[in-house]
Amino acid sequence: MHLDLVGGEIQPEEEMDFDTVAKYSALHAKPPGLSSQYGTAGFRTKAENLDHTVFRMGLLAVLRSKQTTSTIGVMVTASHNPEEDNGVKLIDPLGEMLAPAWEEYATCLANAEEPELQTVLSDICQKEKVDLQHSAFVVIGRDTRSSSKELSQSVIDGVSALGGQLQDYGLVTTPQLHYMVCCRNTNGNYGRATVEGYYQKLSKAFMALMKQAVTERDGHLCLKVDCANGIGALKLKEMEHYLPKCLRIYIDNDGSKGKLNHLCGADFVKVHQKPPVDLEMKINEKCSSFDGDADRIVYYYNDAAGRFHLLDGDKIATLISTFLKELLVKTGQTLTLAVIQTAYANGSSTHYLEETMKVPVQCAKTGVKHLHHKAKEFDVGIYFEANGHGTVLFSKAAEDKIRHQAENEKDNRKREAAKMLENTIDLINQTVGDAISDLLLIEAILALKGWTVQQWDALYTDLPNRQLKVKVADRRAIDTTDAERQAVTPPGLQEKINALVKKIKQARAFVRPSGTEDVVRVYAEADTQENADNLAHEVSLAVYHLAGGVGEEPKPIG
Ligand code: 16G
Ligand code: MG
Repeated sequence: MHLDLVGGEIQPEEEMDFDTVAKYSALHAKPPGLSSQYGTAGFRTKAENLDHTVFRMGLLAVLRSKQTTSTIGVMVTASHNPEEDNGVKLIDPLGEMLAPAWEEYATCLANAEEPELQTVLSDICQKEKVDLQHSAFVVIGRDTRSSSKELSQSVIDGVSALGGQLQDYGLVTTPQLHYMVCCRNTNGNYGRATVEGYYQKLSKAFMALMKQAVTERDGHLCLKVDCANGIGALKLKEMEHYLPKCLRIYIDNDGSKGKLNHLCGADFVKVHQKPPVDLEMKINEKCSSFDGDADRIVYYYNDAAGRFHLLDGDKIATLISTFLKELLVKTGQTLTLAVIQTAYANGSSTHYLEETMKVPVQCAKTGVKHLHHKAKEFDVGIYFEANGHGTVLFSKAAEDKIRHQAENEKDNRKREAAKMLENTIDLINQTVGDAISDLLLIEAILALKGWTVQQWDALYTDLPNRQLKVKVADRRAIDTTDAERQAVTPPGLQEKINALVKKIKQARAFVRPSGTEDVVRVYAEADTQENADNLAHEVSLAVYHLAGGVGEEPKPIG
């Protein structure tokens, strides 16, 4: 709490000290006219335009902390964007994404011209009934971008300007900061709020799971990891000291030579459907890629014929849900389990989950917060975006039941299964998708099943697919419904897509405005790569003509 001494008595400060805010703000002045939006994953733009925004997010974090009487996180990162970009996002009390109403305040605050700052801050306090007498605590983290250090300093200025207390965790992965927030707001129940506490919690759970692995065939626990030249490399190296020797990790793209996210990383691999440039891959060697802030992971290998196989978020969700469903059956617990995907999920994965695995599948809008929200409706909610971002959520009731059974169950088989579930709960970062935690869970499952990456891959075969982007004058011309699978506007677009899809076998296509880039995204899948490519192209043309395309007309692929 910020206290003022008045007449010898300590009086809580009831009003905001605008003079101090204005003084600090002058050091982080907003370039007049510049406007930005709190998008799917916070603000993201060229680093040189972000100083006022991050300062103001420091201010906002203090207000949110006072309002929720909880610790709030501020992460400086632009994930898989190029090095010259940067970004910032706020983390809510349980380690989840910022509440939607506050995303709007964030946008208003970032766009307020200097003289309006006071009014905007007061409005937020009034609308949200922020009690300024409460104390505030903010934790801050940053990725390895050259601009991140200075920007996180500006966040600190913002927090200080409103008298908030803070802890700067410095270089951490995005999921590590989410973990810290959750630990702090659960009185350490979730874990210790230190980087070491994170490593200890995960490694302990991993080793406990591995103890139950009956087979440890040679080679299964070797993994090459492309860390996108980002923070993941640093943190994975630190974590290695806590991990058993049977897990041999080879870190590539560790930032010592290459540029962040340049021709490498999970996003590059997923979008281009090819390995990172310069990554040496032996035949059938198990490889994986993190993205720039280590909240996504994808796996891949090259087969003997030189063909590239990608195991994306859908395959990861399938592996994890197979494992969890089998364990739940063994425990005899009747808990609800579902997989949450987005429209980008490969049709084969949805088909396999529903028809072979008999697991209910739900579709949510793109963006972690939407999947996370849906996953909470189940006892065990497994969510993954095809791009490799995902985790598993266990309801409080499910967690209690599992932990109780792991302690008290008389039947050995059931108790062992419950213990495995308990270890899985401790291994997975339930606050958000986490490349390190996901990697360990995947490796543990493969070891427990005695599976190679090829055996995992063989669960189902992806339908060939293609993603494209189209530039339009205003991407808001496209409005969607049904978890982005249907376009409502512009008129005629959905009918056109339907007609195109009808002509091709196993075809599906949709369009949506990007939440992070000024483009419209197009997705198509079909029975052959040629058909998927053609369909994506035809749909791009429809978007271009019906939704106000700018620049050159989209060209055929190839
Ligand atoms: C952000 C989202 C990711 C989503 C992507 C879509 C978070 C933390 N990240 O990176 O989940 O898949 O945006 O980007 O929510 P797009 O809207 O440009 O296609
Ligand atoms: Mg990321």
